[in-house]
Amino acid sequence: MTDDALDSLIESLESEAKRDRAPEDTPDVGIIMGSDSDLDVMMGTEEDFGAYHALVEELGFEEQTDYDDPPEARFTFETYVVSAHRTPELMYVYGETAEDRGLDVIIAGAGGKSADLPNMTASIAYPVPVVGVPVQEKSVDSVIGMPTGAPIVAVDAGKSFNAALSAAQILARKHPGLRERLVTYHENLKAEVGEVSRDLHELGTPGFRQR
Ligand code: RP5
Repeated sequence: MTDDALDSLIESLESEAKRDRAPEDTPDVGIIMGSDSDLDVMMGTEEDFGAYHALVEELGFEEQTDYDDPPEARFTFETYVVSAHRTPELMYVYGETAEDRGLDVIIAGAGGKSADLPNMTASIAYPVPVVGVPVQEKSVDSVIGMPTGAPIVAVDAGKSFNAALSAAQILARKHPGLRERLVTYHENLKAEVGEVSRDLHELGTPGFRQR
């Protein structure tokens, strides 16, 4: 990232915080990750679903890429790379402007043994809740190890799909339509287990394996 790009990101966040946009026009969920190398874990892939699949395919969110041209979907998210150690000024401004920019919840993921983006963002953005995603197993302790009085919500290593569901659960407390989508998602999961159980029982083990 060039200084120009960094400065313009910071200016954009600061100027958005001063705007008075309608809640429907601002992202509801902010997703930040320590590096673009975290993208597959944070947003998922075709083979291994992550936050993107949960939000877009399961819950009907759209990704907002232009603050002046919001997507049609009522619920939206934005995505950024924010490095706690390489761009602390961006991390600070991101967390500090989150509430004024209309974010209701942040999903923050980082890898490595010093995965400080989630925990620092949780402190800076407070009281906006932060769902932390340890991108690797070795990142778990640094993501969840917050002192008393400095809360973070966190998922297991790599579970950005669950982080997205947790973020949607927080939003759903004041949005009945989103609550319904979450309930439908869960009902579908239940139905799938029921169908698999029935098929295993009725086909028997060899038949089930061949189906
Ligand atoms: C990568 O560096 C990790 O996945 C982490 O998210 C990223 C950013 O770390 P810092 O730049 O904040 O140290 O190894």
